[in-house]
Amino acid sequence: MKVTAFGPSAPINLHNVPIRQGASVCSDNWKRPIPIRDGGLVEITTTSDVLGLDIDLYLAYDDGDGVFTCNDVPVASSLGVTADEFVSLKLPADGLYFAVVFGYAVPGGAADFDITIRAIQGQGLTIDGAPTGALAANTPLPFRIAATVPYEPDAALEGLLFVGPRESPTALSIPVTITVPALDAGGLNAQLTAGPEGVTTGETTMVRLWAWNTSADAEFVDVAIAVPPGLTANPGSVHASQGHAFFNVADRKVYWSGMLAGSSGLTITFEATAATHSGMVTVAAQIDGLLRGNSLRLTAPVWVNVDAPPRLIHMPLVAGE
Ligand SMILES: [Ca+2]
Ligand SMILES: [Ca+2]
Repeated sequence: MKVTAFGPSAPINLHNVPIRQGASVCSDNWKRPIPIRDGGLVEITTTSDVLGLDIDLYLAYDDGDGVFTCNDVPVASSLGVTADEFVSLKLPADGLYFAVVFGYAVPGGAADFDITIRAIQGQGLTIDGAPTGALAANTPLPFRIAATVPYEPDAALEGLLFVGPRESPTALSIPVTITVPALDAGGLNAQLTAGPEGVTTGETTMVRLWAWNTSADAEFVDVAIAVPPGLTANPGSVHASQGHAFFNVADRKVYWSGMLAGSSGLTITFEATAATHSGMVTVAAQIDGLLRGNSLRLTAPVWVNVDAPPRLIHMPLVAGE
């Protein structure tokens, strides 16, 4: 038994496509190229609400010149007496196809039709725990399907699974629909501090990053906090309020990755010890929200072996009598 997966692919739905009365399908037609790579299924449906309209549908495979002519190989056709036509091709070979529509009998010479093109292709669906080998009768076969898709709210994508023995791998086909949820807008909020701000060699300062998901929906977050020369992070002190943060000695960064639930926060803390450097150094944090594409960059200064400059504190002036 074998499971083969295709997709995810977005179906193409075109409405009110103009069509004219044709004389020859080779010269008078509406056409659309369909490039296929790792294809599972090409399926095309036409319809129209124009009374008496008769269009016909062809699926052709390009001869290599990239344009549709009658030299191209017809691989499927649907020639009923109405505008309702349907062609389907399982496991299409890689290459360029054309959906071709011909106005066979167009009342008044011009009309319009609707067409749906489902070209389910690609290897973007991964299957985890697919059944292999012989199957016992009357036994469920649980497995997981995953896909990584761009964040386009409300987009509907299609996949297809073929399940069957090796001699007949398409014996059973299982459609898969992926609907991309519209995530609540909102984004990330964060704050980075290091305290105390002034340290001398051997003293430690506590770096603290606080990040908050202001959306009602979860966000996948990547955090990287760069520790500047002049400070040495203590790897054993790295702590995250959820998940796991760690210090990577090679690039001197503290990393955290994970899903931050809606309206929830994350705190990462670690100690950094002052080296022999003199001057101001800057701890820098980069926080990326991967689902919505939000990015924050924050810095916190630390003065090593030098005095921190005085802070200007604004006090309200009270005029006396
Ligand atoms: Ca051609
Ligand atoms: Ca027809």
